[in-house]
Amino acid sequence: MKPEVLQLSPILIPHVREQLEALYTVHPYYLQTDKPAYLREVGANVRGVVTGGHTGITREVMAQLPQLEVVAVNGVGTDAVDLAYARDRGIHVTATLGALTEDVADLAMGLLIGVCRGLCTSDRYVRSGQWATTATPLAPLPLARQVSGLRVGIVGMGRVGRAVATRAAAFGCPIRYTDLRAMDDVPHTFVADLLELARGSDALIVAAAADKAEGLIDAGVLEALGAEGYLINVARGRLVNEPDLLAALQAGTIAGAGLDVFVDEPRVPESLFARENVVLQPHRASATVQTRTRMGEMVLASLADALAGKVPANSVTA
Ligand code: 8YV
Repeated sequence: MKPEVLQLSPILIPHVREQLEALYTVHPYYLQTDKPAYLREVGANVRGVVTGGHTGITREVMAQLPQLEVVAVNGVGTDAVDLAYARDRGIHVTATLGALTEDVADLAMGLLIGVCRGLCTSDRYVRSGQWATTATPLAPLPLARQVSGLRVGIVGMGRVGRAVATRAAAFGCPIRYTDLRAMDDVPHTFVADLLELARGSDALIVAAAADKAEGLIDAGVLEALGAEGYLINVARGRLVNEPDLLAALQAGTIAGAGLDVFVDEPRVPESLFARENVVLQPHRASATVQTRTRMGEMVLASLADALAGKVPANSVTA
């Protein structure tokens, strides 16, 4: 009999999906309308879970899976999984460590360029036919902000933060960062105080893990970033105090924002929709064929190892 796996979020790569279904009896929890009833129906024999970084799995759901041995996160963030509870029960939690670093850093730079150079606004200007019909071409479009040379402040100098730094350095940007501590192997200036980092940055790029840092970017940090400053978030929505961000954009306390993540996805505050000084993405930073393929293959390897009694290579609970 094939081991049973509960799937909490979709896998978009066909060969990974096919492999998953060939090896396991897959229960598509994420497609169910009555999830509690479904869990009562199939939970007893589930040995593995596949979920996304943002979706994770609650302690309550794990508690209804008495045979659970592994939660394979198809993502790098494990902040939505109760790791202490998983450890207590001897459940492996795995993540796709290192698989999505480059894509997330690429998108951070994309958002920075997008918002500073008004790419989406200009795209809408061309598509709507306005460029061809406006008497004075380009007149309605304000001049943009130069990206090269921006003073970049990185919040969280992990894998993604470092990859962002490499890219920003290639744009001639002076780089400083904050984290829990200074890193010996990073050539950039460490700034312990986030407010000080914000004060000396033209762009603050959030790339931190979200386990313990809810609301880190609040009204005070945004004020320190200032009216010429841009906020980019490719980590987790709740690292930013969203009401404070909306208020800052409304008041012009900051110049703009590029956001891939939000507090209550997929619900995005509607007041952002009409703003030309924000660029919005539907949590897409790792969504390339190449990266999702690598991630899917790591998920398959984690399931196979754990269900064969081995410690998976990318376990964060071992
Ligand atoms: C993934 C994420 O795209 O890695 C993470 O933690 O949130 C995202 O980058 C997501 O997990 C896909 O399921």
